[in-house]
Amino acid sequence: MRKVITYGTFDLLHYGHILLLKRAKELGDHLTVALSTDDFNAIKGKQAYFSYEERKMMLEAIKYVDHVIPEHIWEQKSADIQKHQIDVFVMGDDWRGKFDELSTLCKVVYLPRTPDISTTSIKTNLQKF
Ligand code: C2G
Repeated sequence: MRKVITYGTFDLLHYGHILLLKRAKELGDHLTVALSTDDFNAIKGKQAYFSYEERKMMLEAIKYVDHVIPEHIWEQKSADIQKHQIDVFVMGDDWRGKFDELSTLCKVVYLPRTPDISTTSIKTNLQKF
């Protein structure tokens, strides 16, 4: 079984996230999402609208997602890859190059971001109403 992993906050879930998860799943047979906890979001300088539990529940409802684990710190990725026997690490290409060191452990893939959609743009546009 070819196992894929990706990381993120996935707040205000939108089609850019869904298309990332769809393409990540297409790279294997099993997709794990390491979901940023509320505490880790604070480290990333993000304040998610939905809590970790709410974001986890939504991700688990997506047919491409097989397993959701918490992302507590930046440095857990190599341990996750080894613990979960991951074959492919996937991120959107806004992260291109940032995780190349993981290529000693598994395949590293950066996928093109979906243009013109982001959690930030949703918040900004909603404020105009
Ligand atoms: N994404 C995308 N297209 C968009 C928006 C997001 O492909 N229009 C992708 C991002 O590139 C990322 C994933 O969706 O791979 C989740 O995005 P975020 O929730 O913003 O994740 P981020 O804050 O970048 O967290 O340790 C890694 C971090 O946890 C990544």
